[in-house]
Amino acid sequence: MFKEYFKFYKRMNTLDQNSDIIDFSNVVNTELIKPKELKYLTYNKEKLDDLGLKRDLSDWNCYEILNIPVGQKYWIKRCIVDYTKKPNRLNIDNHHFFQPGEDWWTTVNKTNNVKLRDQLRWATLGYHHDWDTKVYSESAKDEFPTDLSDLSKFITKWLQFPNEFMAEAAIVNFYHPSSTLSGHIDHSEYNLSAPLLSISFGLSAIFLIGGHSLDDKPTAVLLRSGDIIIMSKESRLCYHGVPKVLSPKNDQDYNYDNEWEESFKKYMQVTRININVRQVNNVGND
Ligand SMILES: O=C(O)CCC(=O)C(=O)O
Repeated sequence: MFKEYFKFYKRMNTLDQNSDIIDFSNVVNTELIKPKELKYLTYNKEKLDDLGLKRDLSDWNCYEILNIPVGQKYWIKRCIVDYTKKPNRLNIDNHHFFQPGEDWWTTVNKTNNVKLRDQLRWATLGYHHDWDTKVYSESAKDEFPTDLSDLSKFITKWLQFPNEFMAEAAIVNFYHPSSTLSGHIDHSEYNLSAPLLSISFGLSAIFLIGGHSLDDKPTAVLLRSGDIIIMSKESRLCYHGVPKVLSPKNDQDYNYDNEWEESFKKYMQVTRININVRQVNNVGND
């Protein structure tokens, strides 16, 4: 059933009001999400600025799936400019397009190479995801960015997960309007009880989350820039995927201010970025 729904949403070119998509900016259409009351915790306000978060946290909305406005330009730039640099690994590492000593974004901008720009599909940080074996290895591991670790710790603490979250691996996914991510489960981590954070920027997308079997009917959720999905316990082992990235003409909310560098605006007009942060080991957990 997952695959049928995947195909259905993949074919969708405009947002259809009757298509059973949960839209967090318009929470009227479903009983599938539960609002959750958050206890206020004291937190250093300057730290919030550093993390690109609003100082007033009282307007965070928490549902079983969560929507949080974040300082998006900061994180988008980090993904594009910094997380694509060495020692992080990219799907295009073996393509030999780069000038010696240059990184992907510098080369793209110097050469105006749109093909190279659009060939970037993922970057891995910390423990590098092995796409073939799906096994993390101590020999394929680099330092995890402190800011992304701090953001992940903050979000999981705010959501009252009992154990301190250790961000150890991340996949930064880069999507274009024709990209999809087929249904899969995330079971490579040794610690499956720690939450997995999935943070989206740029173009909106339809996210499908189903059950433990591909035969279960999935639920479709509209993910906009700034939305965060937290998958914990059971839900990590539920099939999920992205059948559709919505092109800008469908995406009324998509609007970056004029002060942002033209190169980022241009790239983000055709791109969705998803940062998927995982704790790999059991350290600090029951
Ligand atoms: O792009 C997304 O929203 C989901 C990404 C994902 O499921 C993954 O990287 O495992």
